[in-house]
Amino acid sequence: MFGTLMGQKTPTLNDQFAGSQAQLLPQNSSLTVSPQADADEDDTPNGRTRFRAVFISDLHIGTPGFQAEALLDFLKHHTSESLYLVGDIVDGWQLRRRWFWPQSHNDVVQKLLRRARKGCRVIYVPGNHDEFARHFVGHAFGGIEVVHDTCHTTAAGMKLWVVHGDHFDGVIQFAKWLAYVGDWLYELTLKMNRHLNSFRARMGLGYWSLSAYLKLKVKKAVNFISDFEVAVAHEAQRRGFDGVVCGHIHHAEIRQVNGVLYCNDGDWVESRTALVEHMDGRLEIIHWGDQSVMLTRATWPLEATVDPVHRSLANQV
Ligand SMILES: [Mn+2]
Repeated sequence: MFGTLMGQKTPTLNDQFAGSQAQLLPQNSSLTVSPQADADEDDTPNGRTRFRAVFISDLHIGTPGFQAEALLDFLKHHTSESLYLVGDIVDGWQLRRRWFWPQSHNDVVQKLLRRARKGCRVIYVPGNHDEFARHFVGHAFGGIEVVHDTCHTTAAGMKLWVVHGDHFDGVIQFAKWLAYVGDWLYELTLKMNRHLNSFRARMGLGYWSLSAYLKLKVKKAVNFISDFEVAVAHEAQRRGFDGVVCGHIHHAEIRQVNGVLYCNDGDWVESRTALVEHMDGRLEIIHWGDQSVMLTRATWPLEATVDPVHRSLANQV
């Protein structure tokens, strides 16, 4: 989809992407605009929440992990004056290895294009997995503007630097292995721990906790997150912004970091989160659950009633 659009726009695709594009296009031709994508309620905003701005990132369209149905559902329930796509929207890395483009992923792209057609200002800030789009900075396709980074001014007058954030991790492997840290892994390690230690006992060795060892590793991963936050916030401040909106580390957050407002809009692979700005300039993280349920929230300025939920978001890693 993006390949098609970009091919029409500019013939100067970089070599690595151009190679995969040629074989991708014919398979794409069977895809249609499904009723789900087209029967959008953009014209009838009743019963839906309208925001001043919505920020989403790390969709990883083109990978089995992308939760397309959840995002379609989220978009169905929320409209906005501006929609920021904060990087890793299409996963060019994975698509080059293996073509994966189901109808639901196509529906999301159609929905985003439709938003732009219907008067929503859609701004696309490419990330590292869709770095091919960085070649199109300064262009617009289907009404979607491509920029390297940008400034969003809230209704409260805060200047937020909008950037994906990949330039700030020196250790990309760390962010990658973070994605594998989850409950299933924890359960697995507990199981392995039992087997390992019954073996060690038979060998006359003392107890050694694999899960405790891994917990230490996770703690280092959490340190990576805070290092990332500090680095991004510091650069935002150096550039004269009041705050920053980024993605990349798949960890939604709103908090002050050294006097700068750090906002991360999370992802649609694991946590299904979006950052939204209300009409009055309040910022909020929406965590979109099953059956259209808003599970958790964090806001700025902080609201006492939702603060415990904010902590639960922070505890996810
Ligand atoms: Mn990224």
